[in-house]
Amino acid sequence: IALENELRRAIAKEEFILHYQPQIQAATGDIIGMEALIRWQTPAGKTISPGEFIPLAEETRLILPMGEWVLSTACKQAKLWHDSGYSQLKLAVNLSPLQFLDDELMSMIRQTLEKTGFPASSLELEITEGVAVDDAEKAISRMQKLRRLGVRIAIDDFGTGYSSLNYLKRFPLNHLKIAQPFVQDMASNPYDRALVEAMIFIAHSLDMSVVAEGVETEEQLALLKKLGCDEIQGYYYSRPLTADKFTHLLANGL
Ligand code: G
Ligand code: G
Ligand code: MN
Ligand code: NA
Repeated sequence: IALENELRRAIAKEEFILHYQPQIQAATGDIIGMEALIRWQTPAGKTISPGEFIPLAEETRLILPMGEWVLSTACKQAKLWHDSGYSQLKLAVNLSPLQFLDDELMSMIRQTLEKTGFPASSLELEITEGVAVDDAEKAISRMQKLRRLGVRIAIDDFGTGYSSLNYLKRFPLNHLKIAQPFVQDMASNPYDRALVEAMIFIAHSLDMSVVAEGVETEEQLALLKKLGCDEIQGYYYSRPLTADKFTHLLANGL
């Protein structure tokens, strides 16, 4: 309860900020987009990572107002980047299962896009396989509605959850994000490497493009390029950055 009250207070006091991590086209090294990642900055100057408060935010449904704030803040910021000459950038935003299945999701997204002027076609929503646990049909119909709105859908942390090939076939997905553990071990473990290769092959066979997450070394990058991975995200290029630092990065390059 103490932490829940802290979380309510933090929402009211606007203690959350977004960081942005660049996504890089593997073939060219260009920045083609960014993933918005929330952080909690306490008045005491501590930064708390979402791993520590998102589960509680879900449990208490505070994730709904928080998620609305995330989408609106990220779209406003990305619109500024579009208007300052980087109109090709796409913005990726995480949706928790509760947000994804919420009845107000469609109207919330439509209103946020309208209010911020950010184009639906530049927005990508990251969901996890968990969205289909209770009701796969509802999840699929929700994804179809989102696609009709013009936004893109990525499956996040692929390979770690209830990864079902049946879902991959039935979900209208644009993008598959290979989860960090596979990427981090692929240079040292031939099994992980084989799985990454298989995931890329499956994604491409289903007309999805692939992002590798958690890329930290030159060796991982070289392997991923060789295997035909489309996009790269990870500390090798950049950690998640404040909006100001991301602006600086756009102007000065990686
Ligand atoms: O940024 P970091 O690695 O600490 O993120 C940890 C987890 O929190 C990741 O699984 C990420 O998807 C999730 N996360 C980060 N930002 C958001 C957000 O704005 N909304 C939701 N639902 N999850 C987020
Ligand atoms: O689950 P999701 O993909 O949304 O979360 C991404 C998380 O991974 C972010 O919290 C981000 O801080 C973290 N992250 C991004 N790049 C790297 C990396 O290269 N190494 C590690 N260890 N974590 C990373
Ligand atoms: Mn993500
Ligand atoms: Na992920």
